[in-house]
Amino acid sequence: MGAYLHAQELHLQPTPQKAQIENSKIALPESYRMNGAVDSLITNKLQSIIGSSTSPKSKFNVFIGKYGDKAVNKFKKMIPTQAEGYYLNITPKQIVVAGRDNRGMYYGLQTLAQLVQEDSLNVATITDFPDIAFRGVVEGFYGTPWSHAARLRQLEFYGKNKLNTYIYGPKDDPYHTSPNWRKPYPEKEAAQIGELIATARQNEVDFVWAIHPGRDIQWNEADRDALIQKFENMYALGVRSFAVFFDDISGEGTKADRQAELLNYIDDHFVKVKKDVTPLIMCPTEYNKSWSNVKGGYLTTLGNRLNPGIEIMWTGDRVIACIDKPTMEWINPLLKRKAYIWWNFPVSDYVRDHLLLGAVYGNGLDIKEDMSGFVANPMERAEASKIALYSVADYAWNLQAYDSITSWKHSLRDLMPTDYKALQTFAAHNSDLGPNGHGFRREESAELTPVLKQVLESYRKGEPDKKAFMRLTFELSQIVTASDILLTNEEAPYFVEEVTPWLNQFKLLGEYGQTVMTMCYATQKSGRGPRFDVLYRRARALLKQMYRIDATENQNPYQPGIKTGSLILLPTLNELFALSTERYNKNNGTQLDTRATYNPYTLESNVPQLAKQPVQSRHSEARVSPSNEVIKWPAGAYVTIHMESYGQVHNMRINLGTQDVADKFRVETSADGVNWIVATLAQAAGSVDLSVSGLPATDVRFVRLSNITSDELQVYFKQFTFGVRK
Ligand code: BEU
Repeated sequence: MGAYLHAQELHLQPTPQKAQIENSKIALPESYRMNGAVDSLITNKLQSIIGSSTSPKSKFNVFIGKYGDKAVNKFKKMIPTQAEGYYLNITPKQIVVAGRDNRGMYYGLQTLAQLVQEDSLNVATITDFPDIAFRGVVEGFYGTPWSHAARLRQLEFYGKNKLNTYIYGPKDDPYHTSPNWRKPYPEKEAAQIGELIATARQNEVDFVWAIHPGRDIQWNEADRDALIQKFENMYALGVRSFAVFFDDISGEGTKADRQAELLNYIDDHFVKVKKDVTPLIMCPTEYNKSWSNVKGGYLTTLGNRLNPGIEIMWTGDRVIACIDKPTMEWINPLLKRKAYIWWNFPVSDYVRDHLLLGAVYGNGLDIKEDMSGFVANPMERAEASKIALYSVADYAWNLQAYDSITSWKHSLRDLMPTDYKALQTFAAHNSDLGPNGHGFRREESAELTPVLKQVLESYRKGEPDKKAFMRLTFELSQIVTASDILLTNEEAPYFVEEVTPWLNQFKLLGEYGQTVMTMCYATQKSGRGPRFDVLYRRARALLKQMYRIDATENQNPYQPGIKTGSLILLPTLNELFALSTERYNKNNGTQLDTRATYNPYTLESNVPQLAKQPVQSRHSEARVSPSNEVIKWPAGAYVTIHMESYGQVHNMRINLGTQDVADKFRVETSADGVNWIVATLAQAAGSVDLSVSGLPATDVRFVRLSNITSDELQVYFKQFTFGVRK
């Protein structure tokens, strides 16, 4: 990178490769002489930045064009050779925007727009280009797909941030996946897709339409033709980029040779024939290292057989993982090409009660030569996802210059130019995912963590550290203030709408924390200050309100509820609540309940993919968190739920997303973990629900579900819940 002057208010996003920005400024010209014949998209963009008054007599020149155009011929040597690159030069006499290609020109204008401040421009010379060819987003999550309006806003955001790819593949769009992938979209949806394509074009984004046929595809001519026909329908709507996803499937559809044969056919008979269609993208079934059976030959077959131009996606060493040099060195030789990274962040479809608003970190800064694309899978909450996507754009443009915290702060400011500090407080405590089956975690409350530890340790010792207590008290008041500010913020209304339940919860968390701090003070001093018992009542009342929000808002069937500050802030406050109450009980001979929360269930499993699956307690019910992926149950493998106290188990519901498995699994209960009582599992023909009868009318402490066959079973894990009567 060249001299990059980072004036406080002036920030260029994504970070340019080489930028020389002078302190001197020029006023936006009143009129300018236009040199260059460019299309209306570029002309309109230029006019929206510097105005429309062109005059052949003006002394101020604007030179605009792409490599090879006469208008920018004299700057030809300055234009970077990389696709989508541009040269931008601003002097008191001229503005030059010279792109390597059309998109480069467009990106040059985006940078020019960022340089305009109050009708003036910094004198500057910028030579810029992206590190990664395909940068963007794969809308590939489970759950409610983004709304049409949210997608339109996203596409504009991508254009501004120089992201060039949007892959459309929401798992819950019935026309993307089985069995309806064969059918054309109804009129309304088709028209909306047409509008998305037009908007993508205006923002220089490739709209990639993905199909997910593997759950029920038959390897025959009829299905091959149905797929081509669907692509033809999408082509007629304006789609010029296509993808085929084979993720999260089991059975016939997983065969590598068949997949390769089909994809090559599409490549040869559709993509190449059309001439204006970009290279085909595919997502394999073994899309991460932990699931790859190299000896089984799946990846090798794809690597050897797929036409060289076909892009192959890869999520890394695990389903959810950051990408580094060893990741790329492992996969690329197998694929015989550079992997196209599908990064599963900030997707939250397996932790739907959490918001992932933290910094984007963990990906290697030295892997630009190793991947062909980098697209991020976002949250169901489109606006909230922009915090991470902004940094994804920054990272994929210029890896070496990427700084996660700097980028995160810029992204917050981009979303909320005025209230960004309040947003920072909120985002800083809403970034971890909580315990989850994938074991993927993020930093949360990072700056406050040493303070929280110090508060807890010093209070435990009976010598509260005044400074740490004051710092925490201040942060808690910031939390309440930030919540109020954000709840009424009008700069980012769609964001506020998406996260309002979390903001309400966050405010209660701040108030609960303030009350707990006062409880701690009250146990230290005698006589003065509010009475402990009143504070205790208030803290419990606030906990109850938080519980209510958790039990009524965002009630999706997977991870229902609203969690905030869950990694360290809330647990520390709960511990302080317990400690101060214990202390009060001891001094006053009372027996106030010291527990702020507790979970009476724990899970134990030797099914590798389920070993970390959280189990929640809700309304006298145990619920094992469902999973989105195909789960491989080794022969004889089990999941056991341990209950803290005895109870009668009833109303058990199991859904493994698969028909005809009642005789392959067994449900048992036990009071002592040694002697087991077998319940009856049944399944109606054509149904994926398992019914459980014959549960004992006596109290038990263990519930077990096991694979009783001598083979590995591949099934989904959609539901495993049961009620407990005391
Ligand atoms: C993220 O939870 C997530 C993981 C995978 N099961 C799916 N496929 C890929 O990552 C390739 C993805 O659709 C899903 O959102």
